[in-house]
Amino acid sequence: MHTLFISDLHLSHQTPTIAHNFLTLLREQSADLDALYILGDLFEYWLGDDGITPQHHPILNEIKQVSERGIPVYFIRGNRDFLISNEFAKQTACEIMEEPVVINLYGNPTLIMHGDLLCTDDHAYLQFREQVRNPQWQTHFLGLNMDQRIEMAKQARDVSQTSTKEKSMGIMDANQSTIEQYMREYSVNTLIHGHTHRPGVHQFEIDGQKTKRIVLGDWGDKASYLKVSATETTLIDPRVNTNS
Ligand code: LP5
Ligand code: MN
Repeated sequence: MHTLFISDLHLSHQTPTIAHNFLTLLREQSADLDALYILGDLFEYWLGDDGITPQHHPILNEIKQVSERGIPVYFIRGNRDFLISNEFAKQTACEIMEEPVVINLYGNPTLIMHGDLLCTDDHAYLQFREQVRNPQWQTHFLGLNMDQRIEMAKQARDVSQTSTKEKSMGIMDANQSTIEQYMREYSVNTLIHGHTHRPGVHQFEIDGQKTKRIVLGDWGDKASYLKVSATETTLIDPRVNTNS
């Protein structure tokens, strides 16, 4: 039995292969699954739960089938799908968790989050995040019609694309002292997150204790996921393959 962690699939109508690989993964893995954690950016963008279309149904239904097999499915919002809400939770039978959250992973308290909150050198992004996570801003945005929301999302993507080209890779990575601050605050020796699209396992010490940060990968042609059992942790990604 094991627990599966995924993030950053960035599903859209332009990514049929990723959707196919996702559905295949769920079908293959759910036979001996204890839980499924989706740590954000499942979708390339999410303009509100009222934007759910029949194109979303195969994805939502497959997640629901996992839940209906008695396997809990948990979801943490990412910076692309931060507007996912109750209707999505209902249609997938998943539980939306507010990050950061500590889970009991086979007896090991583990902190999970999308990962954008760790990028504290990226001041422009954090300012943007604060704005779009504000409930009043969200109420206003969700009150616009879908064409207006699509237009704003396009503009935000344009600004973001220009801005990420100008930022250094260092600025857009997780900040080590922020990582340590979170791990100390939540008293964990393991942190799992996505967002940076830099899959890997980072081992380091905090106050003399061995600690580990596992970064999930984004999905390209192949699935990328973390499998944790009571005895083994395996990050499966075409770029890395780590047992720890
Ligand atoms: O997404 P990614 O990985 O390319 O870059 C992220 C950060 N960018 C974002 C912005 C999203 O890509 C925008 C799309 C979200 C669609 C969702 C719903 C609709 C919301 C509508 C909002 C108006 O998250 C990027 C980080 C990078 O990760 C690495 O961590 O650096 O951050 C930015 O680029 C932010 C910019 O630096 C600054 C702010 C951009 C402000 C845009 C406002 C334009 C609004 C126009 C509306 C009229
Ligand atoms: Mn992200």
